[in-house]
Amino acid sequence: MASLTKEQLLEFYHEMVLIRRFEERSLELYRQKRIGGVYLHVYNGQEATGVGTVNALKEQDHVITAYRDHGIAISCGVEPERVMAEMFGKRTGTSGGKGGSMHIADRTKNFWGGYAIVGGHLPLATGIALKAQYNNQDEVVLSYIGDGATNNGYFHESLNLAGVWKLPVIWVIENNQYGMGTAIELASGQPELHKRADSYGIKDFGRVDGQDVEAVYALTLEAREYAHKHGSCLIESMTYRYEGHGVSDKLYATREEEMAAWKDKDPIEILKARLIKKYKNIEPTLKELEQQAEAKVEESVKFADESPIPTYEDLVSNIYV
Ligand SMILES: Cc1ncc(C[n+]2csc(CCOP(=O)(O)OP(=O)(O)O)c2C)c(N)n1
Ligand SMILES: [Mg+2]
Repeated sequence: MASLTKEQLLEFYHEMVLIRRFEERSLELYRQKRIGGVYLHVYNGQEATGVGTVNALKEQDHVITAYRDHGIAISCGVEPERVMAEMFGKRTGTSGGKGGSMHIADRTKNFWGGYAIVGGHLPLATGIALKAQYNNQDEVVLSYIGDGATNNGYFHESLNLAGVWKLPVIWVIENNQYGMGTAIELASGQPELHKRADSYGIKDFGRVDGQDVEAVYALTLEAREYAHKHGSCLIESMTYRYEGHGVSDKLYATREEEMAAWKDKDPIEILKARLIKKYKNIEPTLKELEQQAEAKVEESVKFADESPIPTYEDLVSNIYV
């Protein structure tokens, strides 16, 4: 496994805690009706997948995902202030307040969004990779895919074309075991989703423990190298979401035991325990990072709160090009 420095591990810890706090606060703010919109999908439980994959990329690489996008945006370096402002519908938000929770995007960070249509971003990932290949650029695209999204047409079309043209995409299936509420084995004839890579002539990197940020990082490093040299590859990250599908969805009572088992594999706690075991007297540093994360989240709420609302001109700008 790639050996990470103490600084890198602490940075991963900080990012994961920041995402968790940001999401916890977002849920609260949504329930207080300070965040609007019909939906909000949080990343709690899946932080190691986002942080481990994004950090294995190079500066020039691209990232695209579905609607569960806040954490990945933050991992890509999008300022939490601008993510929060977007959810508040403010003009300082990443999409000028016009997109909301499901449409966080920032071109300056090569973070292309944030898409609400299940699987709708997969052809875009293929397209971004085609541009890189066509221009002979050392750029790779990291595209996340929900387990539920693997059964719609976009998945087939996008991965097939990426396979045929050997496009530089790392496809990461975030297998959190459910679509909105349907368990994977009730929706997929082949529930070992990574095996689908074979159908498209794409390299299958298999399953990774999505609660282990170091394992995710190490495998993505290999995948990055492969995608650049040979074309598309697929990773299936095994993970779990600690909240309902969206803010309006309840958790199912029948999942209590399952949830408890996955909470024992909380990616933040796993990394924390490892750091404590590996480095003497690291606890105060961890505490400090946790406090920094909390302060950052509060700053982002303040920034969003105090930002101006869009004007009529903003409403009609950037509509037509
Ligand atoms: C084309 C399309 N069909 C249905 C929906 C409604 N829908 C939103 S999320 C979702 C489930 C997706 O599950 P998955 O891909 O596993 O992502 P997760 O929410 O678990 O991260 C569905 C069916 C949609 N947004 N778009
Ligand atoms: Mg899912």
